[in-house]
Amino acid sequence: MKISRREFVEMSMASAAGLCVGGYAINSNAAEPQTPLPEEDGYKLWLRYAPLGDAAKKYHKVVQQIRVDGTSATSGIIRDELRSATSAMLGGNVPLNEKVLVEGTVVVGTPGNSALVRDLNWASDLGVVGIEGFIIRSTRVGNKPVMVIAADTEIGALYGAFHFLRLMQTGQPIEKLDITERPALELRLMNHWDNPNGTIERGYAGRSMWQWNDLPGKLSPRYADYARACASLGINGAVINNVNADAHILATDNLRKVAALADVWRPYGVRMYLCANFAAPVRVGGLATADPLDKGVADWWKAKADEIYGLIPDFGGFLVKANSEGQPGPKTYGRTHADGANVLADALAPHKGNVMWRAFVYDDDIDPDRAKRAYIEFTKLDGQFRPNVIIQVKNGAIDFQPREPFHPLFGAMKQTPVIAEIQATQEYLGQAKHLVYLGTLWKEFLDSDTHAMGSGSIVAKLLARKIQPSHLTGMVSVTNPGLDTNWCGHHFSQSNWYAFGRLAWNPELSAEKIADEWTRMTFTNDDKAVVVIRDLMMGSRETFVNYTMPLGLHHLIGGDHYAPQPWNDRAPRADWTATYYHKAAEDGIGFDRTKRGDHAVEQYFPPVCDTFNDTNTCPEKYLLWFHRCAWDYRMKSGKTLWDELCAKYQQGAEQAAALQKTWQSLAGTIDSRRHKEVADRLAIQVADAAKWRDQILEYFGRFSKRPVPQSS
Ligand code: BDP
Repeated sequence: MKISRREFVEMSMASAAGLCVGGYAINSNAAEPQTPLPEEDGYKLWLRYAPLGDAAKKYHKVVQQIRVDGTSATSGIIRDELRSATSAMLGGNVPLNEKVLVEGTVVVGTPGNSALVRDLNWASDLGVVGIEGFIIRSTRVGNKPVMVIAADTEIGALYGAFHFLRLMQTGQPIEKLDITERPALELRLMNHWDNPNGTIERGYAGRSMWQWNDLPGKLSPRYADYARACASLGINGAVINNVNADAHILATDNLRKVAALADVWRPYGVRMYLCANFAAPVRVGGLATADPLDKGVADWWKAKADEIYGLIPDFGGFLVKANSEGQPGPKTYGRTHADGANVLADALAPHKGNVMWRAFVYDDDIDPDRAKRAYIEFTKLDGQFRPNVIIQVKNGAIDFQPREPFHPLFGAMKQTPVIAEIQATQEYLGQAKHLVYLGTLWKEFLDSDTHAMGSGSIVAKLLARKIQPSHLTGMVSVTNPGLDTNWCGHHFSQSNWYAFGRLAWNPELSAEKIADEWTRMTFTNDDKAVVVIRDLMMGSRETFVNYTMPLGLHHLIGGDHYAPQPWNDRAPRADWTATYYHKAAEDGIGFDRTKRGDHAVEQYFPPVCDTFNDTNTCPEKYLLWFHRCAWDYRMKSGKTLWDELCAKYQQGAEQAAALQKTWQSLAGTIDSRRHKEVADRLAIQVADAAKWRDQILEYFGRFSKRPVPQSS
């Protein structure tokens, strides 16, 4: 079968949208023999630097030799990366030469380490890019055309080098460049939920990468590989331990281990952060209390901070989960979250460290609705936090559901910096067994208009202090690499690490562009295949929502957060069940959070609260999040709610099957090992999607008392 490019694109779009279940073959012409691609295991992530073949020709003139000024470890990393990457992509050895400048030299430097960069007199331009940004510019030195990657700092230069390589990896022109980049957000952090015993809370890619028994003496090569991958995206820090923190991470012996890791990461610009257990003064320090207003406690935290900075001079700070899900916190002592955060902030302030205090709290004495609790607690405390306290808020008010409206705390804290916490680990989204690209989920969140300061107050702009002043900005990701060879369990789960990094650098990038880049760097630059893969990624999250929790349904799971369990009505807390959220009964389904219900909509700024409040204006994707509707409620499609629900589940299961077929068609375009490993997981996904559809519809059918329409 031969198909035209146009047909190909149309078919792939239809397939990704779930319209075409048939699938088609890219490499179906048996007459054309194919050389099998070398097998890959995924370890190289998006930094494979695959040979560019004929496409390399356009780069040769610009990349004749590499010159990286500077003698630091970071300069060495830039030099190695540029040389090995360009040599691999272009074929042959691209020489290093720091002495003779020829036409086609790629020069990297800062005004501090390079006379050449100083002489360019770009000081005012470099002033604009800040301490982490960079300029990539085609220019002339003497009369030689050269490419200069310049930054104010060596870390900025490292980011610039990776950006330049990305252009080549993704087939972009590089002859005439004039690029100025600076990250929109300051804190771009990985949040690992790793435990000292090597397990990872909600981790699906093997055990923890941190080898506590071997540290500090023996350093796994993976530590530097990890930091390099982070640096390639501009990720500038990592919290290495679980938010349900073992207090003993702060014991001196462990801090030495942490310091050894921090030393490996430093030249890559990845700063070390730790989760602190609020009861550490008792559990590690042997004090009788951890009351934040106790002088002995404050002194203990100060001494601990001094000790940490003695070992790790650029330590970033603490992340704290307090009074949440059984964790200790200031409320244990009758104090507020502000009291708790401030005692740590005071200890870190002399060293310029920050406290990231999580807003993931849901004490049931605050309000019967879990979705309302964090907003109620934290808005009351606005203005009471020290300047180096940041409130870390999950994208939605419940917990990383396949779809949630944005958390009402975004825009609501006027005097306290708020950073966003998103989750690359697919805890509720198929857990590295299902192919789900989260770029689209995060863009939906980042593009949400909070109306905090009028129309256009989208989350991305709030985070980047484009709308409200804020002295600290950031976005963090509960993240997914473990010890699996391919880092993230599912080859496609790597795209979520990648997408997080790219969005933290620039939340205004499109999910599609990110998917395109990642595909080219990770799999292939074959345009046809790229379109297919990119489109299947773009549709994958909606597909997942359709077969698990469409129309605003949420938390239809049990403790594993994976399989359907809408009947789950027994758990240590009511808000850990499924029935608490869907409330299905004969008269209908959904959680009434309207002004007639529990008033949760009122936590949103007008007109968002009114939009969500009214079934006529509430987006149907959030319908059952905010409304309780009868089974025969009329949807915009004209169908009853029950029929629409059935249609969504059926569509989702079909879309999963289509995804599998589309992937099959890529055999030969992707190396056989990675192709098979993805195919194996897709088989699980397709079976799971059918199970979700069947079990959910059977269960809700008991209440709706209506048949499942045959073809919806
Ligand atoms: C939930 C997880 C739980 C985490 C918690 C958190 O199920 O394991 O400890 O979030 O964010 O998503 O603290």
